[in-house]
Amino acid sequence: MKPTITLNAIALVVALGFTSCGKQTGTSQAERTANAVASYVAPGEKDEYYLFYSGGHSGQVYVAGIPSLRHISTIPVFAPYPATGYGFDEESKKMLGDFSWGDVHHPALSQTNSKYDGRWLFVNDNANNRIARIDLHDFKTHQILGPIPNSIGNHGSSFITENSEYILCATRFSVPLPKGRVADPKDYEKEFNGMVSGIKVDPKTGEMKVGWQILTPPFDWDLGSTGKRPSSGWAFWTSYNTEMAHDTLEVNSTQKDRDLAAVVNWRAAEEAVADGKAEMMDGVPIIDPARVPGVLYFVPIGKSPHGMDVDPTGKWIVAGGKLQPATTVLNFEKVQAAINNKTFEGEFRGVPILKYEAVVEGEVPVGLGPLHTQYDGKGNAYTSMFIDSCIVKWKLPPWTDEEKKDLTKVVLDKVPAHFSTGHLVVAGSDTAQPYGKWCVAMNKLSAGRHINVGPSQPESSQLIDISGEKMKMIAEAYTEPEPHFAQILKVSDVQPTEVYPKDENKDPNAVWEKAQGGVTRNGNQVVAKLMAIRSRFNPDRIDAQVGDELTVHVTNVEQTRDMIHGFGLIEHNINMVMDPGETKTFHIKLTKPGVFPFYCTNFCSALHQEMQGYLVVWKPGEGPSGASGAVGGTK
Ligand code: K7E
Ligand code: CUA
Repeated sequence: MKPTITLNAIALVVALGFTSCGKQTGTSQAERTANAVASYVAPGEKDEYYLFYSGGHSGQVYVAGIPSLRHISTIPVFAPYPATGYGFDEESKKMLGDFSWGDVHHPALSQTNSKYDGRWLFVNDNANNRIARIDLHDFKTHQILGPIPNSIGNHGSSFITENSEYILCATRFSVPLPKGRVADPKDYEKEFNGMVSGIKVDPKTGEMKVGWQILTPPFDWDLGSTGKRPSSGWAFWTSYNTEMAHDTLEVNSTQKDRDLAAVVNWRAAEEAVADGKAEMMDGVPIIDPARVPGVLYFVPIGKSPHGMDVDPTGKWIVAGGKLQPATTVLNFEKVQAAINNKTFEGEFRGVPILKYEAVVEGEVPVGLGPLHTQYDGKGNAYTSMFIDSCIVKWKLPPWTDEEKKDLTKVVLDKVPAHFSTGHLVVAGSDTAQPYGKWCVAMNKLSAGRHINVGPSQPESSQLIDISGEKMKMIAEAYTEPEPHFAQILKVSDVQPTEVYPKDENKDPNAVWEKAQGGVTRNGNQVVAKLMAIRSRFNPDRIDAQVGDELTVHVTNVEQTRDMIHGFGLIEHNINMVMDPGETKTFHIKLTKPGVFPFYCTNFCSALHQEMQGYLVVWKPGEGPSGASGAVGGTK
């Protein structure tokens, strides 16, 4: 998010080089040494945690190590990535569909019993209304679901339930539904709608499908999270445009002191659909909350709230009000009581609004621009401050009477971050069992804290040790644009595969020995099956002619870790990369005559450079076997 209203404050902060969290102080030699040791991972040693951070509009997910903050690898998700051949072979091209970018915001690790189970990582695409699944057995994208019907601006997502039953999503934008219907934005209130979606996850395979949706007023839903333990079965989202403005949102959507957050009973939604209480729209069962009571409630939250984070006990739900100097703590027990006792302060379009005073535990004066909150599982909350540029540590309820009278007393510590922190992440914060030692602040502006790389500067991430009473800023690194949320996983919680075992390769076009490979023709269909092995392709010649449809299958027959081969085809925009034991396929129509070398793009041996061959595209009727076209030879 980028609230423009704060730009002057940011400019001031940046110009003066300090924040209201306190002037930057120099670090003593002793501290420098201690910090360096704390984040140092010596050559040959390994990090203790994975940091999976969203890559924003780069469309990708980046993997770094903690505590080193070193970037270790990139997982391509919504954009082609030649380094791994993603988006060039038929399978990944099909997943990407018509899109070559996405806007990744919130990664979510799969959970079992509210604990990371190391199976999958789900990420949302705000731009093209999609959700992707990365399998952690190979750190690759295996499914992209979407564009999701009836959903526009899939930002309030991907929030996973305690046992990975659902990925829950809410729309940032509203449009006339179903998609494709046109109405004048001036009729926004009447004609436009938002949506909450339940994406069902297959417990065995992780395969996603759209389960059901809940129709909402055209508020701009923002961040959310799912309940656990006592709040199991529930989910929560803030919104920032309860005004239902359709233009100049900067002004028109910031009129009210409080916006309405959504309190969703997703188990009730699931039951309502099973009971036939939904109506179909664009192939999805849609629940109208005015007709199905108990599925949706609203609760007022001040002011232009952003983050909405459930704590590890499932009792407290914390919302950050971008334009108010406090976080709002909701008490889930009180939410339940208000629902049961009908303690409402009205309704909106048939949906009850819970009485604010009845459900709020307190407003904690954390400072300016609170966005997102994370937890260490020891009763502490950590909130990122966009305007104040810092991380604030504060104490969750239960509070003493004295603290309740003056909630400044529960604010425990502040550490400056540089600058304008968006999300922050604490290891395991969204589970029932946080790991508690590290927090990473993801800052929107790095403002020249690094060597000059021109007008566009990288975002920064800063590693903070939260194991003690006081937080300690340890290290800083720079990231691809642009990280929103991240997840931290213990390295020991996942065992990725080292190769794809030969006997698990089910591709019918895989070839494992020289004799199986070759080039065949059927009409104008030419099929080449190649084997890649250090340091040659077999066959290393493909003959075809202009007008042919060429399909090439390449199998990397290596069974040694990291022994990767590529297949780059000159002047045809093709680069496949095959991991050991993997088969990939591309398909092209040959339109120009010539001799086009292909070569291995991934350095594989001392004779990697020699790993090459030729695609010979003859003019129609020419070639070694005349007009019928030739087939390729092999050595
Ligand atoms: Cu705060 Cu998309 Cu989660 Cu960015 S959002 S910061
Ligand atoms: Cu095979 Cu380089």
